[in-house]
Amino acid sequence: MFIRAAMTACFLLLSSLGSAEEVKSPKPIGIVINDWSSQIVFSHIVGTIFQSMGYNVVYIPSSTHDQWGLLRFGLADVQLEVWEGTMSEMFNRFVEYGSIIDAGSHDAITREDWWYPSYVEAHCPGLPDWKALKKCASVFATEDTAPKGRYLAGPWEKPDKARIRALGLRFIPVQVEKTEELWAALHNAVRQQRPIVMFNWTPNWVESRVKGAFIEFPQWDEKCETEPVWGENKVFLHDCGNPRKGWLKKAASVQMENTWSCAFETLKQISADNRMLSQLAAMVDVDKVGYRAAAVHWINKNATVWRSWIPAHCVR
Ligand code: TMO
Repeated sequence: MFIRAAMTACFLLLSSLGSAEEVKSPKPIGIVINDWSSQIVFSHIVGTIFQSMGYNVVYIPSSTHDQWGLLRFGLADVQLEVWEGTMSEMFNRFVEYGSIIDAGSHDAITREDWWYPSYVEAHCPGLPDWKALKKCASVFATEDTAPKGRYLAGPWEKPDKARIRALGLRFIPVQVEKTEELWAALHNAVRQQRPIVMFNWTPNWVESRVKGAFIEFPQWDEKCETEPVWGENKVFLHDCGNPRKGWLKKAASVQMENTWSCAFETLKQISADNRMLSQLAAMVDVDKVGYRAAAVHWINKNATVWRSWIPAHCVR
């Protein structure tokens, strides 16, 4: 009883000392680190902002697959780049269950899909229409896939096999283990002007360096993933592309709002646009700046931007 009263008194004292500011939990905020450059740099930017507000931060490397469990069980608290094209299904499901929090959308408009450098159009007339791939799959063949074409997939689980089957494409998806392998393959192909079709996304560094285009698959529709009779193929799902104008969201753990309220309010305000994200990616993948150094560089150059994300009553 005495202890509880003493704790209450102490809490009141602390809250009055901190004026409008919250009493900060010393528990670190867990920020999920995925495996593509803009997300990693962005995570360090936001970690630095939280630290400037007096919070402790810990970075938690995780695959996009495992991050949902971490967020649901409060083993991680923030994921800054939830991409509609590849993560909406899990994200929407757990938000609906109430086991993670939708902390809002960025301004950025996103797309992730099969992509090729522009010179490939000479080797496969009719691109970017996906039907062109039906006629020239062998142009993309490699030793491992001949006579079928190779589709170079990123290190993320995607329903590429299902799409290839549903659309009757003579392609074999070959998945890289690390994102850097995608860029190495792209550089090699460009140097030799060899046909390549690979996973890519926007915003990314690529759009500022290599002219190219996404394959225009049949337009995405929710029913494409749930109703076999929808679309080109009446028997199989996934006979469509990813959304062409996808959202980009922030995810938070359920404990975040009550445990670190000012960090949570800041997270809701944080918004990246396409330009910011492609710049973050280019710093690492083109200019070869380290992730942390790129974050520090951005923080130093954009003080007015990130300070505007912190609500007035949270400023120390
Ligand atoms: C989620 N990603 C940007 C790698 O496509």
